Amino acid sequence: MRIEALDLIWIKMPLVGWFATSRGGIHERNILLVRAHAEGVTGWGEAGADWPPRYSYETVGTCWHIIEDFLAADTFAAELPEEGAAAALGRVLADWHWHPMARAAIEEAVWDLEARRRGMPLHRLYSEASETRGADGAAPRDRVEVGISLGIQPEFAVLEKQIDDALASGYRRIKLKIEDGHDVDLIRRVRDRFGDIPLMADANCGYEGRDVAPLLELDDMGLLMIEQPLGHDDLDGHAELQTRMKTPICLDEAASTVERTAEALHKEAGRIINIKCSRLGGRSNGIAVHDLCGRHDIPVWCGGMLESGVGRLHNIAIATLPGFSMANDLSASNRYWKEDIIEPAVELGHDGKVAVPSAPGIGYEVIEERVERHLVKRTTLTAP
Ligand code: OSB
Ligand code: MG
Repeated sequence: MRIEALDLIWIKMPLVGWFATSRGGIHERNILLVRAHAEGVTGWGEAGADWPPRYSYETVGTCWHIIEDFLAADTFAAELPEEGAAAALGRVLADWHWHPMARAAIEEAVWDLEARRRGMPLHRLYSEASETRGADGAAPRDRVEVGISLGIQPEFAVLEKQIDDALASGYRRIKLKIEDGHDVDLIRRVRDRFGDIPLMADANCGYEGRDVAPLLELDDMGLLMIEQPLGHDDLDGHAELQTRMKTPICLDEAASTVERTAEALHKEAGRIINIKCSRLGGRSNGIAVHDLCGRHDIPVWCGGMLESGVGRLHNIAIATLPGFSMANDLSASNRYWKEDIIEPAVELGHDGKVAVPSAPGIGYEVIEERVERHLVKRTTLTAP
């Protein structure tokens, strides 16, 4: 099989509320959707890239450029097997090494395409690609556990209301963004107000080059984990910090590739890994990290980048793999958007979980009219 065309679709959607990390905040998301076409079947993918580039160097604009000027030609040139097409394409694109989110977006679209061609739900394909696959091919779960990630708020009362609402709607795990100077008092106030709820903190590298004393104070506050306190390439620093803390460190930004994650585990730089396939350059790499962590008895969960329904459905499918043993950063559609671009919307159940679709591919429909409504620009690249 050959990929015949790629649509690049840049949309901009307002978030339901301001979202800030230690690196800055946004009130709307720029999103790059990629649609792959082959022999009358299509598949959807999404680049997890930020705008502006705070999480990593990639943006929706760099993904567009890298796909249009470099990755598309390789995608069209590749002769892909019927089974394992997406994984094979992932290996072709891996040759570019950099720009993981651009590579991941195309690979993701081809995972969806392959699943639809074979009439299989996406989770089944992801399971097939993992060394942990069950003999009967059945997913270990048909609902996945989700949490909510709440950004930094200048006013405590705003955050308090958000936590209240989140708990009332069924979220069982709350993640709070922290930064230097907005940490110990914040978590203490939340503990005073909400007691012993499952709580974690994400610093997004915010203590790089700073005093880690606040992190050591947080160590006594019963957090499930502290995510990425130090710099994005500082494995040694995380390893040293972990020896001084009982709270598990979870790596996000620092687990940048499969190889780098292996190095992190070797150095004991963290005890939990956030798997974000966009950061890792695609679903195959995410599955490789899942399998690697399984061999080391390291729990993983699926991270998010405030994706639209397209990226989130891929995340829901991958979170069915058995190593995803903690709540994922995968909220319901209405936590992000007034109206998601998929139908039906992702909904949270009373069990704190979301359903895994069973229809072929991502399993829900992308509503083109909504995509058009948020359109910034689009182009179609075609095979020569
Ligand atoms: O560090 O996990 C992060 C969003 C944008 C950039 C980085 C991160 C996040 C989140 C959002 O925490 C998680 C979600 O999509 O719900
Ligand atoms: Mg994070």
